[in-house]
Amino acid sequence: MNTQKLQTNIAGLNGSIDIPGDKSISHRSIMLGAIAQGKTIVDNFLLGDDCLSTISCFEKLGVKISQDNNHVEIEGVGFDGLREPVEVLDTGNSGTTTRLMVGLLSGIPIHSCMIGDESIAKRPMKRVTEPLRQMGAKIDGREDGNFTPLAIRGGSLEGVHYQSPVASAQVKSSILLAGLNATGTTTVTEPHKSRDHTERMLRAFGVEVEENGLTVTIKGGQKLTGTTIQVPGDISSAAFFLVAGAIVPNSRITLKNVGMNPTRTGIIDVLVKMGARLEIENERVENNEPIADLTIQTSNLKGIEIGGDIIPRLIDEIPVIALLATQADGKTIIKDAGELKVKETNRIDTVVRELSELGAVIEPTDDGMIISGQKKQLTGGDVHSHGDHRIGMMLAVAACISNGEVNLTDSESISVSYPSFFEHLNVLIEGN
Ligand code: SPQ
Repeated sequence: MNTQKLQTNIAGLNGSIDIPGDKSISHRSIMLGAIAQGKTIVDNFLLGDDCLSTISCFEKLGVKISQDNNHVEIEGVGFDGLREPVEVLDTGNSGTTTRLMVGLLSGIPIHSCMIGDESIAKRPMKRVTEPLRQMGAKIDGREDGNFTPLAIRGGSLEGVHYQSPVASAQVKSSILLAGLNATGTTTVTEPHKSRDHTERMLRAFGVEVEENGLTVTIKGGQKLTGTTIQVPGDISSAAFFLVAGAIVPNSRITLKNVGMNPTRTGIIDVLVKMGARLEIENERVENNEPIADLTIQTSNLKGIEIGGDIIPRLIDEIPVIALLATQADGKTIIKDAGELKVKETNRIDTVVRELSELGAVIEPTDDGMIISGQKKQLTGGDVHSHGDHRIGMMLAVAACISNGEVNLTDSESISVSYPSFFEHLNVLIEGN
């Protein structure tokens, strides 16, 4: 675990960067490509550690995947062609790989074991293993299937109508992927709409998916046909530079090819509501996913309240929104975000602890946090990512507005979703 001295007291961030591929979409391109018939070609695939874990799991299932930088080709084998793995499937730090693959493997007549890292071992799996068991899945794991390692003995499944207690794309997607191999229809209803990349991509692979408000239905037995996918830039990665551009003085940043799927754009709504100077240009649609170029400039911000339906649309951006709020006029209240407790870290605790170390005025609540905007530079301090990529990147942006030395322990975790993060930050610092 390295400790890295971060760049502080930045005079301005200027220039333009291409945001790397979306993590959620990259995972799904491998999974659906593997179970499709024929070849799938993916461009702008995210070379983050999480997505590489997904590739390695499918290789262990006998799928041929070739990779040339961010161009990936998958020789789809169909559901029937997946091979019983000799080795344990290691999902690394990735909740998406773990939860979606449990669903996908539940309906295939092979045995598999799944394990991840220390953080994955603490993340709840009952949210998927319980509905999958209702479909007939045979899954075992620590604490009655709530924690990894998991063992899956795939077999026949029956469609269900599952009323999910949480708005979670991982729960919804896991059940839908199992539903592809189940008899009858499988339906998932959520309390609020979560990201819909699985539904959009299934359609691109020729599968019929019905959506009615918060309910999604899929018929079992449908076949997927290989396709070509251009992965848009990840708005969750763009969020770090959107916030940096808004809070670092004398800044103007353009972020190109950012995915603008409405189930992910809560950060845009928050920036606009807080008064950020943001322009959205060159809007277009590729592979059923909307994309745009975004330009942000240093802004005068005001505190707001964030809660309800918007939370699943910005859940991964809350760490960096908390930082944004430290530079606003007035209080920002983030509520209805209890899901933060079951991410790579308990992100209520880690955000509050680490931003407090840099002098921010922030307090935890049971389902979020309250930030008192001070509109002044943060201080120096020794901070820690706790192995959580989004905490690491938020702290690197925080350092840009710190007036003392900031040392970040475990910055390596950033490679989970944005391996070129520091390179991009340097381009913008040098562009000043
Ligand atoms: O994959 P993982 O580890 O769960 O990653 C995170 C992240 O911050 O990158 C969450 F910690 O993103 C999830 C996201 O929070 C990715 C995801 C998806 O691709 O379906 C959905 C969200 O999780 P959930 O539990 O709300 O479905």
